[in-house]
Amino acid sequence: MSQDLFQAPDYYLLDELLSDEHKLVRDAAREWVKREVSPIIEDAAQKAEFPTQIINGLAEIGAFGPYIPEEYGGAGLDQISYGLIMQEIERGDSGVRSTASVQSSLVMYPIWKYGTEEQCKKYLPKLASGEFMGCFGLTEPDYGSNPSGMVTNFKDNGDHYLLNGAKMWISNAPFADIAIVWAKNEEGRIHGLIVERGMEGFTTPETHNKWSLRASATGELIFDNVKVPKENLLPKKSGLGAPLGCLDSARFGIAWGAIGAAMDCYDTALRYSKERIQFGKPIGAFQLQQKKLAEMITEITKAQLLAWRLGVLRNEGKATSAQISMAKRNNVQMAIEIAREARQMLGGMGITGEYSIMRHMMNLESVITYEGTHDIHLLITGLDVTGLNAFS
Ligand code: TGC
Ligand code: FAD
Repeated sequence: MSQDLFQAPDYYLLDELLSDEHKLVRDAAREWVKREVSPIIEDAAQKAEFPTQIINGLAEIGAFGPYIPEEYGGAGLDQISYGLIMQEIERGDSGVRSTASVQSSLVMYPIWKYGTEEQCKKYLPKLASGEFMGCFGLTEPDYGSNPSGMVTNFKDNGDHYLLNGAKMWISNAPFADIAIVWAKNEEGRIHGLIVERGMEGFTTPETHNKWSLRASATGELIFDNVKVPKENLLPKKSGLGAPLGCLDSARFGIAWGAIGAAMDCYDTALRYSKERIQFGKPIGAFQLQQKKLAEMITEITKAQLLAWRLGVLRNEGKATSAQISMAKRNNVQMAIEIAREARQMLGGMGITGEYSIMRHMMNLESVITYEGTHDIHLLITGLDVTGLNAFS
């Protein structure tokens, strides 16, 4: 990839809404992405490899458990800081943000919220430092949008549980040290279990041939009579609301992350439009190109305001799941449309790895699908405003 010249757009002076701490955290993440992610990410994506060398750096910028209390190794930050970190990381690559999202909101969050004090002490500090990496198993081959139908199950077998079933499309699975696995007990109630690599009967085959999120490792989780110690059950919450509560936190991070990908595409297209000469003038001087840029910055600004307000509501404990769905859906759609327009603005150069746009565009096809598809989030909004359930 060419040199990273990124300059963040802030059309409505949103920096004025941020505290000094927010700006410090955001700027540290921004600098780290420029220094450590931009130079290597294109190569990692081309090779379809997760760049493990960035794990320590992610931990150092507070990307693993930004809002987890410091006593457990987290950064103890607020929700807006968390969002800003996700924005900056996804400015580099959605796959890298995925790794951080999963670690923070889908692994550390359930241990912190639903686990025992012993589980918190045992796992959270190691997850915060990157010594342990985690993954989250909800989706199954036959149950994606409707996870309540899951068939993965566990039975009481004396001094341990016996776990059977399979999960697929699991980010971080191929290298994760632990997995938070959602499975039904003998009464059909969903619970979370901490499954550790090395437990007999537990395997994590990698999913190959992805055209999207190539710098993120995806895999399956297979459980063949895995003996899970009883102390590995997360005891404080059960039912589908438990995994969905984790998704609220991750979807909030994605609503911010998508802005990062969009900002990178816009900034690249803006710079290119001033440099690329056709018909004797920069292409940015043509009205059709200006329309694209004007619409991009308008949509980015609207998405920034939505994310910021949602962050305030989350800090106050007032954000609803449906509000989070709206922001995830809107901001990812905004980002994917900007990526597509920006790619066109670069002409043939837009399809090469010299620029980040095509990689963002392909990554966003996963982002618009995982953590609830675009259509599922629309139905969540529909249910919220009408009170009528279109799912069943
Ligand atoms: P429904 O009957 O509506 O709800 C079941 C129970 O859950 C409660 N609930 C929530 N709780 C917390 N947060 C939310 N967002 C919640 N939404 C619902 C609800 O109140 C109820 O509680 P209770 O006590 O009454 O039992 O469930 P449903 O079966 O009709 O399904 C609803 C639906 C479709 C909205 C939901 O299942 C859904 O969101 N589907 C999408 C699935 C999804 O998002 N999967 C994500 C997998 S993980 C992933 O993609 C990680 S990618 C990570 C990365 O790489 O970044
Ligand atoms: P389906 O549920 O089969 O949906 C197919 C289509 O039908 C979609 O367009 C959907 O919107 C539509 N549809 C479904 N139901 C309805 C309805 N009621 N009304 C209208 N339309 C409907 N999962 C995890 O648990 N952990 C992870 O770490 C994880 N990481 C992922 C990483 C990647 C790269 C990808 C691609 C996925 C990941 N997922 C993960 C899985 C992801 O959450 C699911 O792919 C997603 O929830 C959709 O499920 P599905 O693929 O089975 O699609």
